Amino acid sequence: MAKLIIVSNRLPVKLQEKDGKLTYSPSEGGLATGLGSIYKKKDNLWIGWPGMVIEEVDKQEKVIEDIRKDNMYPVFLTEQEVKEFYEGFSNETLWPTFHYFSQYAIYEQNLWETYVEVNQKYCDEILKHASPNDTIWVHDYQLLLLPSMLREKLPDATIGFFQHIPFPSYEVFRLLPWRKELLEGMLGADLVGFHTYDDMRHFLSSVNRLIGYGGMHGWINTGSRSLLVDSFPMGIDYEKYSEVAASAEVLKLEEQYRKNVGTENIIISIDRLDYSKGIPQRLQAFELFLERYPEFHGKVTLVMLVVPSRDAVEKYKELKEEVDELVGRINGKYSDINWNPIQYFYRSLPLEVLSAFYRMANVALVTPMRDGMNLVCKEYVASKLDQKGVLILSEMAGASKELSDALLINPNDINKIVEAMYEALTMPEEEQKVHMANMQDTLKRYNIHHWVSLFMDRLSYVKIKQMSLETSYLDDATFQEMSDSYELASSRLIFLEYDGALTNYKAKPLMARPDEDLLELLESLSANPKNRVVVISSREKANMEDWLGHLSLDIVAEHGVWLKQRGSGWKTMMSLMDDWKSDIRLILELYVDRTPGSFIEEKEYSLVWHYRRVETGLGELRARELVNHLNFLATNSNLQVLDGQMAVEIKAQEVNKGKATSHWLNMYPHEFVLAIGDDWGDEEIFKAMPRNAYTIKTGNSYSIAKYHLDGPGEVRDMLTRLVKQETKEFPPNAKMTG
Ligand code: GDG
Repeated sequence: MAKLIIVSNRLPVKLQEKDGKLTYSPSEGGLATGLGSIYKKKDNLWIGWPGMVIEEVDKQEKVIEDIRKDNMYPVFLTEQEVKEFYEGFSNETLWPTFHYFSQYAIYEQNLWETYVEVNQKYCDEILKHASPNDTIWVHDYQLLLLPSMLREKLPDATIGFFQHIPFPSYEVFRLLPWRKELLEGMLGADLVGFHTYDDMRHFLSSVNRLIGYGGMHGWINTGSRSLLVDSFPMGIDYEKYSEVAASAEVLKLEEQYRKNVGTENIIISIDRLDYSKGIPQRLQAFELFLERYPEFHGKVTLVMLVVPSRDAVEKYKELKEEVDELVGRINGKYSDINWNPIQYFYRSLPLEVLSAFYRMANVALVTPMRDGMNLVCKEYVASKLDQKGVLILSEMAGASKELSDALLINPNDINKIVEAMYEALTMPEEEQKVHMANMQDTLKRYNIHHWVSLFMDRLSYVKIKQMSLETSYLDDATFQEMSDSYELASSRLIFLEYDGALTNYKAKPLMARPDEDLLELLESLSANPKNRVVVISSREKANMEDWLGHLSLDIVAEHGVWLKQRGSGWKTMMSLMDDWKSDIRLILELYVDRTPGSFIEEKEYSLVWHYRRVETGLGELRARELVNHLNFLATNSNLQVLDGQMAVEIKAQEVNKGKATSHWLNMYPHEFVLAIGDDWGDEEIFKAMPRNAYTIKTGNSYSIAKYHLDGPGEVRDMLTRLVKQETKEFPPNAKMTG
């Protein structure tokens, strides 16, 4: 039975050692709760670091034994690995970059190398437990390389990846020296998930610009696989938070804390110590609020919980000092014998205390500079059983996309934060309740269980969809079958697309001139009197004539405008009018004016607007505009608009490669038919083929072809094998005349 393996940097358990004794306490994180009902089932497993360096083998064995019964398996990290992989590359390179703090990022080769090694360490550990068809769900930025490492060893596994922190815009992501390797690592997954649509959009744009893979509706085609990128906003365990908030213990705590705080208004602020959370900026806003609204002196308290985090990293130590100083300054300036404006706690507190804080606060101030999602604000909403309270939320938190009933602020706009505090503290109760109820409805529905099942369902869907998108590989058995029917047939038609099927694409089209091997192959294939070999191209006829005109081949040029049968001259099938060209050219010229780097190519019966030299992104944008514009004009004409590889082509509708190939199918007997193509235009060829034809596409992307081969090299090998079957009867240099 296939099982599920969850992998994250940390296991959902906290391991500690007291007086030589190991103790384990379950982690209260949202992820652990959400996945708890899954990883504990049957053979499922959670693999990760237990959070403590353990070097002694006997102790390691003890840990393995202790947590095995809870379906967990540890990856042990050395002191140096923790320093370089976790604190170093993960938290000093990736974390600041992904949170738009690239000025804090360090780029050190040795940290990168340890990051690669530790990802490999996780991979090796997983491979000890995984079977070929298992589902593996990898979490977060510490393990970006893992999906591809796993894919290499387990090509059929179902691999999901979820990133809990933001994915930055291409302009920021490109600053990383190892940007391509990181993206390639992630692309090993079948499904890549982010919290928001913006993260997903940024990722797709980086993949497109740095690796060159395009995408449609979130699908990325790598040439050999298709994978999906989608957004899954993570929810909380709503029931758990509302139940804890209703418990007698929490009610008692709330009463006690209210008394201790002493003011009628309480603003809460809860975060891990992190510069992405905007803690100093929040304090400055509170200071300005006190300055601007003296009527609140003695009447409002900011209860601020900062949870220690990453204190071995220099930037976090500096931040701690900054926060301490700010709190000291504000309290020093405003407090009196009865009132301390800020109650500051630098520690971790139990869930019940947190819940009492949530309950007693009229306002939650959640103002991160950048946050993947932010769960604190969701927990606050879930704890507000009487629906009284206001959430002030940063637009830069993923959660702001769902919680539009919060007072949304830009965390850099200190005046707006101050005004939002005033608005929140003076908001009528009825209004508070309306907003809170709306937010609660959203969070109840999109809770953590919903998030897990949505991701898992989507992952299964991707696997099914991949199967339907893929053509089968032309393996040896199919080749034998094809070769037998080739041999038995007394008449054969062989259609071969030139670029992409017989030769690789080159930077410039004229560099794809046929080499000696290809000329020899085409010559021997067409030398057999049973064969008619038709080479098809969208290239100009003069180009095809120059390269292949001397062989006894049939040729289709310019998508089927021009046909040449062996032994005779070029003919056009239709009497085409090209009086449309002058009008369309004027439009294309407008687009050239607006798009530096683009140019127009005029073919005999078509016009092409090329944008491969245009700034990435701008070219695609203008191309979409142009296609819409032309499609509108083409509705009542016989023109066809083709949105191609870095080019938009306009041609007369009656011209296409499918029509051209039908011409041969109608004219010549064909007991055996083979067609090989490589891109969108060649689907027309496949559509025109009889049912018994062998249709092959190069690359394994969506196609109606029956089979695929990996590229022109494999196509040539396959054709060579076919030819060899009959070389005894027909020596390779025997020539046919038309
Ligand atoms: C990352 C992303 C994304 C805090 N103090 C205490 C305590 N907490 C709990 C909160 C909340 C969690 O920690 C913090 O979650 P956040 O989402 O706010 O932030 P990150 O830790 O940075 O998490 C973030 C998240 O991943 C999930 O994808 O939302 O954007 O950065 O649950 O309640 N819990 C207890 N005591 C504390 O003192 N018990």
